Amino acid sequence: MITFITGNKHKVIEAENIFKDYDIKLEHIDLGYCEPQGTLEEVAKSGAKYASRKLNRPVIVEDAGLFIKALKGFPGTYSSYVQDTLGNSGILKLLTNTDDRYAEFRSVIGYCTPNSEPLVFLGKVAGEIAVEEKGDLGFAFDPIFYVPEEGKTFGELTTEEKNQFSHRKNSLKKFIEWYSKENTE
Ligand code: ITT
Ligand code: NA
Repeated sequence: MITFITGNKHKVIEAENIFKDYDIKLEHIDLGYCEPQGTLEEVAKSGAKYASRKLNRPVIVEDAGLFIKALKGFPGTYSSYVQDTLGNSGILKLLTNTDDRYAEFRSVIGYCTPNSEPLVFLGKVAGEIAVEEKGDLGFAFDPIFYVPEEGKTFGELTTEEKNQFSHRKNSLKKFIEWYSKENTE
């Protein structure tokens, strides 16, 4: 059993959908932990360490962000704050006259047990910032994250479709593969 610590219910739905293909039980707790300003890796490590000790069980936490090339990686580790303040329309405005719309989502999973030090697993997905918001199937930045190969934004993809190749799928898959190996040897 692994406990996913998050306050974001969309993350829980996506993670449950990814874990169901594996023989690992997932539970969810919204513990709330303080996020120091730092890299995704630092935030994931400190959150996982804190929660594993606090709950006395193995946990995963996730720190994610949207990194826009033309903005030198902004909002990156400030993604939560920027989503709540500028929002998607604010990001679109920042890119009004920009041709280079490359962006990537990154997800870092932090895993920790009560008696160990945290480990991290990074997943990414490449895309572009759309010229307008599209789709209402996702959350947060999903309507402005366009995936050229699909001809759609994340907001136009179902959970199952997004889960085929998202940053979260890629980080969780790395974690699950490591964990499965670790627990069969
Ligand atoms: P936690 O409780 O797990 O920390 P959170 O929503 O604060 O949930 P993050 O700090 O990891 O999550 O995410 C930073 C911001 O990026 C936040 O506004 C998220 O909603 C957004 N975000 C993360 N993953 C996303 C995804 O798959 N699609 C769209 N937006 C995403
Ligand atoms: Na967060």
